[in-house]
Amino acid sequence: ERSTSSFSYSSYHTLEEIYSWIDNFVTEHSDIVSKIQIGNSFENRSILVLKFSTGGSQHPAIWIDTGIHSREWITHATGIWTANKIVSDYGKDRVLTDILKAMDIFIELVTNPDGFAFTHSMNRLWRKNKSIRPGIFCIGVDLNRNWKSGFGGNGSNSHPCSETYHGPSPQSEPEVAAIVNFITAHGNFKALISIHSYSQMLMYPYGRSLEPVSNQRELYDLAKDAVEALYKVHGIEYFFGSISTTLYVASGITVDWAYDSGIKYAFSFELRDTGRYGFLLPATQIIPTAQETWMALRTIMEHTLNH
Ligand code: ING
Ligand code: ZN
Repeated sequence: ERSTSSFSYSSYHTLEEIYSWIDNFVTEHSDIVSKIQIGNSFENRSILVLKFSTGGSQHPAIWIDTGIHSREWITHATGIWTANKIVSDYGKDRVLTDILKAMDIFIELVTNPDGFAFTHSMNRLWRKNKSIRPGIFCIGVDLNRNWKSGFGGNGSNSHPCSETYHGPSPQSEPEVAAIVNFITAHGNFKALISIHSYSQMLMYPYGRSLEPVSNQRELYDLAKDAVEALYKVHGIEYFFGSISTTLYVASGITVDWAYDSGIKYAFSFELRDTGRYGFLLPATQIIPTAQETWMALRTIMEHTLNH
């Protein structure tokens, strides 16, 4: 395809289609969007980030990632719709315009490109990345257990065949190391939002223990506001709270690393649904899911701007 006007936001797409959409999107909106390659995957695919910026240098920044678990297709689709929403609403929506005048937004749409390609070619329910190591006969590391914070702790698995295998060492996986290096080098991220599916939850650290974070009350109140804004769109209910108390204990996860690195607005979504379709959410639900998620994201970003 030569332009984004023929792209269907209400369908699921392959990696090639998404990467081609990214190129068209960046070309069409070069005034506010650019593409940054932050690394390469284990199988050497490009790891790409969209940067939304109205200028300035080292603006405080917001990070959003989708698709760290490759089978969670609604998350990539929601990320693409969201990217398009940002360029459509900039200059029209007062809140978003204020956010983008002061802060940059970074979106990594396909955080696990090798796994995502594999969900199209071989195994629709593949979760991990595709790394292989000598003497280890199972494939892949759970990229949401490979982060430094609490690495190897409860709710992660040392067996390479486990779906929650944490890998040989923190940030052993290039897909995780690329983000750590990028965010650390940037040095001014204020919020990080990592998007998963499914279960309809909005959660904040910690995952690794039941210990409350220092701004737990603020994150609780913000999650409540975000979930209320989400509910108003299509009447979908979300649970919210810390990861360990709302879902289960999980160690070595993205948002714990973000929080421990000083990013005090760290959230993880579990998008639709609650299990009827699970990871195989019908494409007819992409746009409603993205619309409601947007109102929650906007609430979190607005709070980040004002604090
Ligand atoms: N579930 C998440 C998992 O990685 C989760 C739950 C989300 C844990 C966010 C920690 C942080 O186990 C899915 N669906 O991936
Ligand atoms: Zn997930």
